[in-house]
Amino acid sequence: MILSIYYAVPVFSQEDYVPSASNLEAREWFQDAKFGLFVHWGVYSVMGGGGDMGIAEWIMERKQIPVDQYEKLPDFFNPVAFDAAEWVSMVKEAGMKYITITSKHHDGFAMYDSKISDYNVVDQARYGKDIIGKLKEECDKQGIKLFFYYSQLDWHHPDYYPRGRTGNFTGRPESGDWDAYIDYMNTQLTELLTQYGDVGGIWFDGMWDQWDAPWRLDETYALIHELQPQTLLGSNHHKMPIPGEDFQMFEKDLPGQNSMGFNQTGIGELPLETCETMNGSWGYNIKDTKFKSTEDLIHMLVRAAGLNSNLLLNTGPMPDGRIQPENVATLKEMGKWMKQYGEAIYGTRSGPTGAKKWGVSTWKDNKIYVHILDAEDPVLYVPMAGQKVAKAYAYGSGEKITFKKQSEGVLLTLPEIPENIIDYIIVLEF
Ligand code: H79
Repeated sequence: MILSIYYAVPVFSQEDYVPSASNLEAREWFQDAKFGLFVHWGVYSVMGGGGDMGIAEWIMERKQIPVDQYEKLPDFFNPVAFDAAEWVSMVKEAGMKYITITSKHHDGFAMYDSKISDYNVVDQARYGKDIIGKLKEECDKQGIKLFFYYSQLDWHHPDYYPRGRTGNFTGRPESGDWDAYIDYMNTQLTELLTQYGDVGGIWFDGMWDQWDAPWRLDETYALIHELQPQTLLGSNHHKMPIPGEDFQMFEKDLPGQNSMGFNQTGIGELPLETCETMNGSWGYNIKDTKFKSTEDLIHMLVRAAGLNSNLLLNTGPMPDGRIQPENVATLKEMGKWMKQYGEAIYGTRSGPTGAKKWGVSTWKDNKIYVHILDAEDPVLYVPMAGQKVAKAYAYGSGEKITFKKQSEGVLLTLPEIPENIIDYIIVLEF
């Protein structure tokens, strides 16, 4: 049975969107938090990429699996080892402050207790329990915010028609009622924003499937702001933020970079977030053992912070519900580092140096943290915009750093930096 709990809210053009006080507060919180866990988990995890690198949550599309065959997967999905408490404890220990989880990916399968469609984990998966509900409960207990990834693109729903650049091998009829699909999506969003208490944010993806389709964004965005004014709305459409959005995101690139070829390089006024995988896959891929090193990932986090951006670091849980052990180990190491050096990351904003080959700087209160990731020259210039440096010392050891005043800043004389240091931090107090 199809229940419609979606009813239209008055639509204001999002050009006139004024974020609530609670939303502005949440943006500050978000920028202070710096580090989150991205989770790509769905019935596709059972396939483990099907033996191909580069395929995981995209297997339905890439292997051209028709809807009626893909619909067998939920019955194989039985993550008996899923332990929400364990996940959230791991996240806390890693020094992460929030989790963003796939509530529905492009395959259209809802990982929560959806009422409008039984194509969801409670009704159709062998597991039969509300993954998102369990995770939210545990997040609330442990003080971690939960964001919902939601795919606007849908390879399963027949009314996602006309289709865009993907989802054309699923055996769906060459007809459908687009507006009915948007209503369906708005109903699912209503469910997500009414069934689970306070939601950290909605993380949209898939609009790039057809940028110019009549998405009725004004309506969807107004609905979200109406239901939960504090929730942070962002969309991975690879364009500059659209009115109504609360943060800007970058996929597998730091803000301003476009190594992927699909990221816009413009940086707007909103809080920023970069997302990246721990190996090369979002969802679980059994062959992908190309795990990035702890050092590389810490460098990414530091460089993101230096660019005023969060890092949303991804893991693809295994079909039994456990986090890949390699990821668990790396996250533990990152957490150890954050315990010691988090002061120079959490609550900071980008410092005065900009992003350089040697590293970046962050800033908080009367301190500038100069993060030297790849030392180059024995001296390093930091522009100070009129602020006078009172003290310069190495973070941790407190060892004095020699500096010389210049007209607009200071010139630091760097000590010998040991090889094995991940991030040599110099603190400038002004
Ligand atoms: O959920 C993860 C991926 O499954 C999803 N986003 C992350 C967070 C993702 N979908 N696609 N991609 C990532 C990259 C592919 C982009 C492309 Fe395109 C889609 C290349 C061609 C079609 C967008 C549209 C960029 C160029 C045209």
